Amino acid sequence: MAIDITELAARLRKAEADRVAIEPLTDELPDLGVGTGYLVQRELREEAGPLAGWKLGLTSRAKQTQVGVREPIYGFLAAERALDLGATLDTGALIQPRAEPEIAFTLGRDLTGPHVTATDVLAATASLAVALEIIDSRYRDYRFTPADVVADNTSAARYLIGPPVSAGVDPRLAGVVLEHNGEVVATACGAAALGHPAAAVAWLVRALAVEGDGLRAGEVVLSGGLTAAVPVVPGDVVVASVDRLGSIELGCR
Ligand code: 0L1
Ligand code: MG
Repeated sequence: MAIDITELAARLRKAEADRVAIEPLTDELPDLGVGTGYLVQRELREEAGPLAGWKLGLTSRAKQTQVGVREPIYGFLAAERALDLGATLDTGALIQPRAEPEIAFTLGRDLTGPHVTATDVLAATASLAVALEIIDSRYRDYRFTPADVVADNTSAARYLIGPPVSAGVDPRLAGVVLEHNGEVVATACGAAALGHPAAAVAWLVRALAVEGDGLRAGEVVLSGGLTAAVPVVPGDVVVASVDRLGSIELGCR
């Protein structure tokens, strides 16, 4: 069956707008590959308005185990999907939101190329920050293959970035605590993201290079959920803390 990229992108856009989960695209198109998933994602990106940056998905074993997919993936961050510090998350605008703690990188200069390393990423980084990503799969019950989740912009929905910290943090060793309604529900450290969060960002740069793309100065990169994500409902409060980067809190309505 011929694959209509535009129609698949429209299906995902509609699921998001209607807040109604759909079945994975691969139920109907079992041969859909990850490469085609990125073409669908690119179509969504072209309609998404200004970009704030990029996100990595499934860089930690905890996340990979949670959704049964064993490879890192990337997506884009639409500027309009950023949450502000002190704002609350409107869960009614989403389908099945989950929150996960991450370390965010802000680039101080452009970074491109097929051989970029974690060291290059650290040299190009202007600041780090604690972050919370709110994911929201457009597929019922988060059931998807790698191709499906890539097409769905890696479940990206909202994100909250903490105050920037520009020195004195080793993101690999930084301890991470996730609290949900006052209870510690998961702990990790930065090394959970592909051994080093900067290595995860370097993986992204190399992956973007294949598409002739790269990171630009000022862009933000979420380096990947460090723990399994927790489902959130109205009334919930989630706190992400990262050693030396501080804590951010998100209330849900
Ligand atoms: O958890 C998921 O929906 C898998 C996609 C990747 C999400 C992420 O790690 O940011
Ligand atoms: Mg994430």
